Parts: sequence; C-alpha cells; structure tokens
Amino acid sequence: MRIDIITVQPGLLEGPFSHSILKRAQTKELLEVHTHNLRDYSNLKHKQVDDYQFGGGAGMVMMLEPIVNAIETLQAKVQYDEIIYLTPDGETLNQKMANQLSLKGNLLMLCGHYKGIDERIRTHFVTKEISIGDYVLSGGELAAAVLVDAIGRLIPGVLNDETSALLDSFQDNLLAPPVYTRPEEFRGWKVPDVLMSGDHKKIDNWRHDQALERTKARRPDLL
Ligand code: 6GU
Repeated sequence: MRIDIITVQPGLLEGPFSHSILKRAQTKELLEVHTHNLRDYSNLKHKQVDDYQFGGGAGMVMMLEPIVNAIETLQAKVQYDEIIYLTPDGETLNQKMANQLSLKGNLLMLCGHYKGIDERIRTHFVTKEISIGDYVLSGGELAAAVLVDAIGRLIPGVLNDETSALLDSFQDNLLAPPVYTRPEEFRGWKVPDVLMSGDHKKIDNWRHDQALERTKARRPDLL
C-alpha cells in the first residue's frame, strides 16, 4: 500500500511513521508513506495556500488551486482508491473503517487547516471524509497519523503472531481482556489461578467472559 499525505505542516508528520510497527511495515515494503508540502504546489508569489472566505467572516480557507495542483500531480503517477479528507465533520473513524481501508491499494490523504478547504475540492475530488472523534484539533495532521497507524498495522504481513490484530480490542466489538506477566505474585497481588492452570480451553473461556464483562461495564454501546 502507498499512502500520500498533502499537508501545510509536513513537520508534524516526520516522527510517527519511523517507529515500531509502521517502521517495520515500510522496511518490509508493505507500506510506503510520502508527505507533500502543499506550499510547493502554490503558484502565488509568496507560496500562499489560504485566503479570506467569500461572504466575509473570520478565519482563512485553504484555496482550491494549490490543492488541485497537488492532487493532479500525484494522480499522474499514482492511481488512488480513495481520496480522504481529514475533517472534524467527517465520518467518525472506527475499527471497521480501518479494516476496510487496510485492504485498499493506494490512499491519498488531505489534511485540513484553518476554517477548512474550499468546498469544491470536497465536491469534485474527495471520496471519503474522516474524523477521529468529537473534539477539534488544530489541523488534520495528527488525525492522518492516527489513521495511517490504524490502517498500517492491519496490512496483511505487517503484524506477526505476537502482535496479531485478531485479539485487539474492537476487533470483534469486544474490549480486550486483562493481561498479566511475571512475576506471578507481587506484594500479595496474585495473577488469576486460571491463567496458571495450563488448561487452554478454560483460559479461552475465562478471557472471553472477562472481555464480555469489561465491555458491558465500560462500553455497553458496543454490544
Ligand atoms: Cl480529522 N481534523 C481536525 N482538525 N480536528 C479533528 C479531526 C480532524 N478529527 C477530530 N478532530
């Protein structure tokens, strides 16, 4: 999978993809992430990418032309399955969307800033609009990083048995059960006996019960 990200703040996206699982995905050549500075696609004197909104009102709007220029330059090289606009008024990201997007070939992500982008970009280019939750970030970059992480770890071959996504919270609409590691006892706090029993059928049942209890208590909306 190839992911291209168009942004006015490329610096915000320098760190997140060069660590841990996403780094391995790229080393294994299962994922390629490229960021593009929108300013490089502005034909204006001062590399301007935003302007006052028609109709008046506070706040700048990202201009149409640099974005069209960036999208069409990239489209000349790459065939995209989705053009995603990260925006607080998009569809809220969940595990099902991440699963679906992880099966796509190439994605183009567009990070919003200021009051947003000229509506004509949304009408004529964007195929999917995604939010990462009901709160406002200063730009779409951190949301794009979250989205790339959620998708990238699901690309077939990225995770091994140890990091398998199959038992993640949300993967079957259940939260994950509690986990323990050494030591078996600390300050009198003991690991549940069942986990030390060696009876794998019993352990699986216990984990499923715990996952169900935890989901009922914390996220009954998932059931
Ligand atoms: Cl995608 N962008 C911004 N600016 N704020 C957000 C968001 C996106 N998702 C949640 N809040």
